[in-house]
Amino acid sequence: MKQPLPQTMGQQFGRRSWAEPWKIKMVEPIRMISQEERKRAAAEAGYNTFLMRSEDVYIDLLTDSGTSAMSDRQWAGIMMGDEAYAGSRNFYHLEEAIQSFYGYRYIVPTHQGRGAEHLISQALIKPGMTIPGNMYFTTTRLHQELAGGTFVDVIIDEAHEPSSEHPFKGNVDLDKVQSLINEVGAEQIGYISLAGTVNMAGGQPVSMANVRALRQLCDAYGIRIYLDATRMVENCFFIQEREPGYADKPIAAILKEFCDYTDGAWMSAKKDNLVNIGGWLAVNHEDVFDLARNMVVVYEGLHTYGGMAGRDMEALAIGIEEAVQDDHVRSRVDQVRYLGQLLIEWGVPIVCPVGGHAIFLDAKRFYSHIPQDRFPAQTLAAELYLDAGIRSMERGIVSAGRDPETGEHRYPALELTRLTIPRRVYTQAHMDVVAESVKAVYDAREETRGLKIVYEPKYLRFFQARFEVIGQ
Ligand code: PM9
Repeated sequence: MKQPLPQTMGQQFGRRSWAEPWKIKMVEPIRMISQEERKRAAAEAGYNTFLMRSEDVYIDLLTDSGTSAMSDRQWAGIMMGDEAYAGSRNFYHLEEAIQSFYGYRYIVPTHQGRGAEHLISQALIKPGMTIPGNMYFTTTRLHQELAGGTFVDVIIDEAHEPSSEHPFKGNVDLDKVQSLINEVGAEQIGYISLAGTVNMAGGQPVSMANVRALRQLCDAYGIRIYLDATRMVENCFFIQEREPGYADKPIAAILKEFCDYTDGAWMSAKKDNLVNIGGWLAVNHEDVFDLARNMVVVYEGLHTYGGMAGRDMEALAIGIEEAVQDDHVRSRVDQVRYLGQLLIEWGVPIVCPVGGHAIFLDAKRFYSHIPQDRFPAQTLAAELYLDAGIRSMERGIVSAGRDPETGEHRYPALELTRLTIPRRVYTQAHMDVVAESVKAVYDAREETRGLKIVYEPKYLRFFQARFEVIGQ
């Protein structure tokens, strides 16, 4: 079905296009290596895009994590680093930025998101506890499991359907939460693990109405809600665009309101916050803060740097402020939608509606002849690289890993290949090249047979597993 163009993309005549609210001051050359070299590089990397050298990649859509272009203000901030071991002035700037834009009371810096996930999981989860959440994320769930918890998915059913057009596919199903409370008891629930623009569902948002209702339910049972704020700014853009009553509210105000319904957040600052490294944990309860602040000195660094240099914290404090500017968020999401729109028009199966940070190719429909245990999404990532040097990421059966009890593959409903768009890095011409390559791979889909796994590590296997082409 042909989708209408997003409003901001305009029509052929009388058109009014959007444009990035920045101009380019410095460039980094990239080049495509030959097809022979790409074949060699893919085989050497065991057909795992995480194991490739970035020099062998032309357009790098592996992730939007730590790949943003920093602004001139952020680079100026880098020069203002106060590298004192304790009490760096950049920490106080960071603390102020988080308090003012996210609204939380206490801040603990960490080296990146998983450092904060580790702290919150160890602080709040006791062995045997259940952690309900709106779809798993790889590192988040692993830290919850390592702390002795069990993650239970309570996202709405539509999130597992790639073609459902629900505007808030990240929403929590409150009936599922209620049933879980009835089943295990409120005291056995560590906390609700709530993510903005749910990554594994395709970057799908949570509505304000949903978090408000979730807060009410949790208040009735004394359950706390912690937010994965990694891409929360993008979530706020969708609230502004889709939820009645928010069209005239700035992103910054929406962010503050959403966070107010939660008890704290962990953050991979490498995404929304526009830095190449960094993270933080922010909480409203002093007891949780005391625990986390004590643990951070064991695992990350002193509580006023948490694994970051002073200059990193300065760039992060400035990035937080830039990230909530309405024109920045709109151009970021619209670039993703530009790519999505081309693919939809050309009949390529993708997750709809298009999310905030990436296009998710629906590998189950793309390669309907390849069974899930031959890794269709991993295969598609390899084929895109072979076709045009484009690097993407598997988000399907490999990412889901094995069940810790049975050792069998987990078979997720979604088998996706993610084309993740770094912030402020690529142009519309790059998006055209990507779309054309996806289409070429789609046209040649019948010739592709899938992969077999030949090595996998114990934890987070998608990072380091190796594959071979079936039939070789
Ligand atoms: N996300 C991504 O590419 C980085 C590599 S894959 C593990 O999507 C969420 C929603 C994330 C996320 C990382 C983390 C962990 C937490 N929550 O990578 O440790 O998308 O900074 O953050 C990646 P760090």
